[in-house]
Amino acid sequence: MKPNSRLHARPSVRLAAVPLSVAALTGCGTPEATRQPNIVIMMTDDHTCQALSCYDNRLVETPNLDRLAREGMLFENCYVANAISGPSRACILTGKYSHKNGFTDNSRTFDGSQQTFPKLLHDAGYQTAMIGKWHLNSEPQGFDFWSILVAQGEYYSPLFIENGEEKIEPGYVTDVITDKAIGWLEQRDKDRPFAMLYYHKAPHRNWMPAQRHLGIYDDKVFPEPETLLDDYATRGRAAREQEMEIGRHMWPEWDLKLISPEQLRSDLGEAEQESDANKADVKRANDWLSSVKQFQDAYNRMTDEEKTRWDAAYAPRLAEWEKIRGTASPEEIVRWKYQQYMRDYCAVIKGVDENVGRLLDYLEKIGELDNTIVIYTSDQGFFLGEHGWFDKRFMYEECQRTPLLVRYPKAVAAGTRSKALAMNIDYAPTLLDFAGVEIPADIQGRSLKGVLTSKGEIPAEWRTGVYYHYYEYPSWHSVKRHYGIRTERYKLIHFYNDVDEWELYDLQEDPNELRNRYDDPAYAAVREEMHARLKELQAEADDTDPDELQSEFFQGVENL
Ligand code: SGN
Ligand code: CA
Repeated sequence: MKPNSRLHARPSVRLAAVPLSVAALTGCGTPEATRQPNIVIMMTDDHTCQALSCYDNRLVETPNLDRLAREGMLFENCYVANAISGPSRACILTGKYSHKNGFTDNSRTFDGSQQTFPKLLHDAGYQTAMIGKWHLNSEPQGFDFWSILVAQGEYYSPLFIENGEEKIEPGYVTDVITDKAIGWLEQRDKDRPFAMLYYHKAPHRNWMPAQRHLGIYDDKVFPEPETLLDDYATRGRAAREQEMEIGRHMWPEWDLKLISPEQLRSDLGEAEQESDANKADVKRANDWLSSVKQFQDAYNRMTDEEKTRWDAAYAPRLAEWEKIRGTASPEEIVRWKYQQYMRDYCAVIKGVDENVGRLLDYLEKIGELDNTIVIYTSDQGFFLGEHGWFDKRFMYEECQRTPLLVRYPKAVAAGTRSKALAMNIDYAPTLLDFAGVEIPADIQGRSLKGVLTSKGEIPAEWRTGVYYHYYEYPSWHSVKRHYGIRTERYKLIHFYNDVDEWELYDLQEDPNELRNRYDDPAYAAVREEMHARLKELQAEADDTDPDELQSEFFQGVENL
């Protein structure tokens, strides 16, 4: 793979703008000790802490990711500002909350002209690359080389746009992204530091494993989460009205691969007719059609040989389904589907783990591993059956929390863990800090350098609460708009827009967030304190309280 040489040219003009202190640290012949660190951010899509064995070893073994934890720092409490792909990516690039960077939900278009950390690093002499899932609906800016998936991207034979040119790459997406990453590193300018965003599609829905991982978990029985059969009785409308239940909302064909090779090869006209016949329940009919269509498209990206292996791998599952579908109880069906979901999700994680290992080995081979800050994270966490759910979006632990591992032996002690409340808006200032680049005053995140170098002690004056705001409603999975605060022990959430519901959780007593204490008199003082702290965080983030917006709006309507 040869990157576009035009965009890859050494930015001599930009180097003139490098601050003196930084310029002195860069360039040919720079002594090893004073050179700026390289940066690799490894990000996956929807990879949750429950599926990294250094966080939780009940589901899947991830030896290469565990290596990062063993040789660096694991953050136990890293939270996203808005648990959804595009918004999270925009928060990471800018170091700012969604309401500041403008990308509040996946339907937005990122204003690429704004300040981002890759641009600042580029201005400071770094060679920069963005490879993999971008999902910001505008072209990447600030990168010498970019090769991005289109929207969500595909697992097999994925389509990329590479420095503006479309190309379909044969193979499996996680392997292809790694090949591209290594290809770019191969031809880099060895005299300058690099910053590479290595962003996977995996393990995003519909969890299609690589050929070599088909069926690898067929004999495993995954432990069920305690809340798999949650009935939401102790919570409000937000939890009850979502559409992300394994039992009711997972699509049999797309998500669970419950479709025969014959059906897959049939023409869509038939499917559409069948869907028309079901129009009594329009939503169900449309879902069914999308499920079949999407899976057909994904399946047809495989070669004939790959399809044959795929069919053989899923045949036993399909046969089992035919046996149980008419007779099993709804609870048994949820439990069965959960097992299939975990088999696919964890097999996709295996592909990620192997490729992370491959990239680490490559960095080691070229002698750059210890000169490189390696970050591993995800755009947010994910539900793996907790509360009976898949997907994310909610300000509940499984998806507000995201994995964060940092390896940089020159500053970060091996095998350390931190309980400090970190956020995805912190990555940008942290990297600028390590690179010796001034952190612009409008960046809202904080540098984690002090945390990383503290061997696990929380530095004085560190934040004691994280702010959250989710906007994408009405949309996929029907998770209502909400915002809130999480502190070390408590969480206060307000669902707004078409509801007005508050939830308060005591995470120490109730880690599964099942007992809403908002109206419990025993928690009256906590509730008051949390409200006050939420107001403070909102002011600090310079976010407008949607309640105020709403009441202003309603006042206006009344005055008409
Ligand atoms: C797709 C998925 C949704 C998912 C969103 C957002 N549907 O629309 O299940 O919530 O992406 O995910 S699918 O039928 O295309 O699989 S995100 O990670 O990109 O925010
Ligand atoms: Ca995601």
